[in-house]
Amino acid sequence: MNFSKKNHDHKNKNVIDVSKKVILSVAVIAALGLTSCKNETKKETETTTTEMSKDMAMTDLSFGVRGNCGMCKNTIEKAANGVEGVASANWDVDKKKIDVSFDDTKTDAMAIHKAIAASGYDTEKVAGDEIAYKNLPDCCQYDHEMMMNHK
Ligand SMILES: [Cu+2]
Repeated sequence: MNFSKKNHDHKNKNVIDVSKKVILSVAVIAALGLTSCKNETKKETETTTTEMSKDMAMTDLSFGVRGNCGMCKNTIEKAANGVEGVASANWDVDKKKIDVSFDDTKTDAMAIHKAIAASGYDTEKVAGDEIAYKNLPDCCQYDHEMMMNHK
């Protein structure tokens, strides 16, 4: 009786071991499959990203913008960055000049000039909005005759 029960248990244990092994193998195969699949997907994504960034022609542009100080810099750059398609904007307080990088399928140079002018600042092509200019802090009310776009 005792022997028989033990034998029975042993048999059960073997069955469990086998199923464990099967489950483990399936899990390993599945994991391998998932891993290789993941790698492939990742590769594809990377390739797509590279191709996309090649297609996205970024245009770099520099033009003169009048302004006085660091607060002007914030306002000017915020205005430029607010234009959809602008990737970066950096205004130089000494040169009175902005460097912008933008996606020319989404915007163009004139839209950026206009956005900066709307914030109160003169650019080479568009005069700053007068009301916005008057609302600038006193220290930012730059001289409209100021030279810009210094080399
Ligand atoms: Cu200022």
